[in-house]
Amino acid sequence: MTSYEPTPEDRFSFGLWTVGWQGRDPFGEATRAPLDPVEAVHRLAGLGAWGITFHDDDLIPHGTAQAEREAHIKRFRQALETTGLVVPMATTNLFAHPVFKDGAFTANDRDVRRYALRKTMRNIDLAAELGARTYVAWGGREGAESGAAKDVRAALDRMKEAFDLLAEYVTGQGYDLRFAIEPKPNEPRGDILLPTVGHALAFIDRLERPELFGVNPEVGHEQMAGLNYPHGIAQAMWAGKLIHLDLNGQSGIKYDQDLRFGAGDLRAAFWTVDLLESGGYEGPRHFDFKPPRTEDYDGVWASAAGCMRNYLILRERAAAFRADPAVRQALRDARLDQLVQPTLAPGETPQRLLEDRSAFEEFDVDAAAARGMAFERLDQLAMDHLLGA
Ligand code: 3MF
Ligand code: MG
Ligand code: MG
Repeated sequence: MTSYEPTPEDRFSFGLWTVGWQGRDPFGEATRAPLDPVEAVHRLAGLGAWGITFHDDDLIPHGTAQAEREAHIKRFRQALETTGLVVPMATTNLFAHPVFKDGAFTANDRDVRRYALRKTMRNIDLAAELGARTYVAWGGREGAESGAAKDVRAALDRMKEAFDLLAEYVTGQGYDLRFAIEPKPNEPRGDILLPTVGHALAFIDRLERPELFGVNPEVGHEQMAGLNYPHGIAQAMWAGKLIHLDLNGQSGIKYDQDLRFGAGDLRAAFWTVDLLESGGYEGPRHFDFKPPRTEDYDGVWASAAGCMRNYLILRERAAAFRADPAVRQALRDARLDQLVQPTLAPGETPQRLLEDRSAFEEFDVDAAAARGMAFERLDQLAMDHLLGA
């Protein structure tokens, strides 16, 4: 019997801003009182989480004086030591303050860009000090609502300039830290730069130190654009760039819902866990969700526990799916074993392929076209496992 009790070995982590979200939305005020970061550490550790992550301003409110800043860090560090919770990742808030209304690294205002870089460098120092190995960069305000307002090619030059500088800084300081760029198509900007995993991967290739960069794909961000999240992270894995991820739930193409993991598109959640567990992903299982504003703090902790429980249930179901002899046969029937075989024989050249009459002149196209792929039976077996039938 599996208990679905999370342990630190499961590497579950939560953003401080997730359980700490007070429920403020564009139409309504906060429904919950502020959460002390120290309490968040204790409660998450009690639920079986392994790590906690933060934006600079989640831990140290914007505008805090230096002495007070040290006190905030000290209390937080003590809570980490008491509970054993780690800080695998940190990030910068470059979206809440009105100064970032037109972006941070790509703001048209040069002064704002320089301020954004300094704010980020300052928090990178803290991230390294607390032992984080990943630094996430989500450019929520890097974008536009109207055409002429943003010269996208110039903005991408500035984005590259920012990341090249940050990579140089991290290297110079000797920090063991890699950056994970988090794509999102829209919200809060009408259109955000680097809107999908694919855009982010292509951008990373243009940087001076691409080896220091990966992506941080979020379930809801891809699904808001109608994209297939497991396919997105599979391509990131294929590129060796899946270093972190944000797990949550989303019901289709609509506003950013940030539901707990497993809510929303349950089938996508199943294939996500299947891929992470069978594909050798070793990074944190990080939850970036918002406990709905209907909830009091009991509901917040129930929601956080639900993220981990759903992951563990799906992990068990995915493992059973992969181990089932009927599934193994169905995978062969669906010819997945052929897909992993190279299309050309070892050493085969274009000329040799042209000479292979069985590949074209003698190939029975109609017979091949008539062959069923047996995908429906395979998918029903997945449904049976997912639903526990
Ligand atoms: C917004 C997000 C962000 C990022 C965070 C960096 C506030 O939709 O997902 O959360 O994840 O800024 O990790
Ligand atoms: Mg998000
Ligand atoms: Mg996120």
